[in-house]
Amino acid sequence: MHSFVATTQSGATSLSATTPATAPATPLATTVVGTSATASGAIRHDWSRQEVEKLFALPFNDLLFQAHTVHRQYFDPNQVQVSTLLSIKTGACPEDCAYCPQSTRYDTGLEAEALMEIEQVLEQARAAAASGATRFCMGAAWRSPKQRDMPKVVAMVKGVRALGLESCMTLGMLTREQAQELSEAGLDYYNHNLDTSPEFYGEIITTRTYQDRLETLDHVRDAGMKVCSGGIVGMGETQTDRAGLLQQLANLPQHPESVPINMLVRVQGTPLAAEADLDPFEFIRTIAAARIMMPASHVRLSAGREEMNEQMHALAYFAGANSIFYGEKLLTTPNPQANTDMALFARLGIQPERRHVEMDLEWNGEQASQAPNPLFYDAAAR
Ligand code: SAM
Ligand code: DTB
Ligand code: SF4
Repeated sequence: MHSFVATTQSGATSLSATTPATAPATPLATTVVGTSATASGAIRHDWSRQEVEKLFALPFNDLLFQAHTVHRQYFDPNQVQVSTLLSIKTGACPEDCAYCPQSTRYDTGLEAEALMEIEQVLEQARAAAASGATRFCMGAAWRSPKQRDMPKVVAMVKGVRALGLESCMTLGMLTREQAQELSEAGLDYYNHNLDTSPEFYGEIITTRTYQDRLETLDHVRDAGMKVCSGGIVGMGETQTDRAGLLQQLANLPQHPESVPINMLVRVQGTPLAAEADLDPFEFIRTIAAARIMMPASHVRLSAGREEMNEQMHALAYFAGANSIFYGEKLLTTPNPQANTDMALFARLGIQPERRHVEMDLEWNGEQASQAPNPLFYDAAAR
């Protein structure tokens, strides 16, 4: 377990990482003042809305202090998990999600593409593995997969896993049987977002209910796959709605292993194209509250990074974000260039999480274990 101590150097306060914790030479009152009701880091499923709202209402420094302290109880604060994302079926989606460039109801100028061929997908997966990603996520603009598409999708999962990558898919709603089929194919994660609070949800989507989403999450969990579920902020929701989203996620019977927090990417032609900017600190507060409420989960700094500067990225990592999508495209919108992310990792002394890679490389044999991870940086050597 890592923890941080405050040290005083000529009157200045700085933070330094230590393992294990040691007491500061001169205890500083500033490390505790104002942090009443300090988060314990316990795994809980009984969050009340009021409690979550209180987290959001904390002074910014107190909230970040608590989130970062909890983060160190469960994770190496200098490691970030790296996933890549591929749209395997693009556009022409019948749903009406107000944020989405892929809905057929909005004229966003997006060209629809049919389900990709298996070999094309695996080519992209090989490139992702070569660039150091440990998880390959495949997304389809479907309300739910059709039975006729399942054999192709299953073959993609098997092919991706054979490359030693973790696999993730997001294909819309799943029946119990479809979830079982994907699980048997070896799918590690299924992404299905709750998107927002139950109260605000109807303003954003009318073609499927909140309950539909919860049922898909149940099917995924019952089939034995890991759950990736989060939401979007910046859609005109209130702080109470952001608290409500996190409350729903944290009060699921088991926390999602992965919690993507997306900042709305405003796309011309969608109903939310002219939505006002969300205060960036409010975004960081959402990350911090997610970290406190789901302390053992990976919190993913997801869509919207293209609009965030490096300082914002650094704050998000400090607040507890420890996963990103890597590569210049999300599904249909731009993402920061891979080398921009790598350069920032190096400057911040962050390393890509290697745990899963090492497991998989072992499994892949000696030749693979010799392969350097191109994402790995020795920041100290710079
Ligand atoms: N069609 C499937 C579904 O909706 O479940 C899977 C793909 S869908 C694009 C995956 C997620 O991407 C959505 O649930 C939403 O949270 C996120 N997303 C879509 N468009 C976005 C946007 N413009 N900004 C931020 N996140 C977005
Ligand atoms: C998630 O929560 N965010 C990703 C992933 N799950 C599939 C998708 C973001 C999409 C952003 C808009 C686009 O590129 O089309
Ligand atoms: Fe379709 Fe998914 Fe976009 Fe909604 S978010 S319109 S279901 S692709």
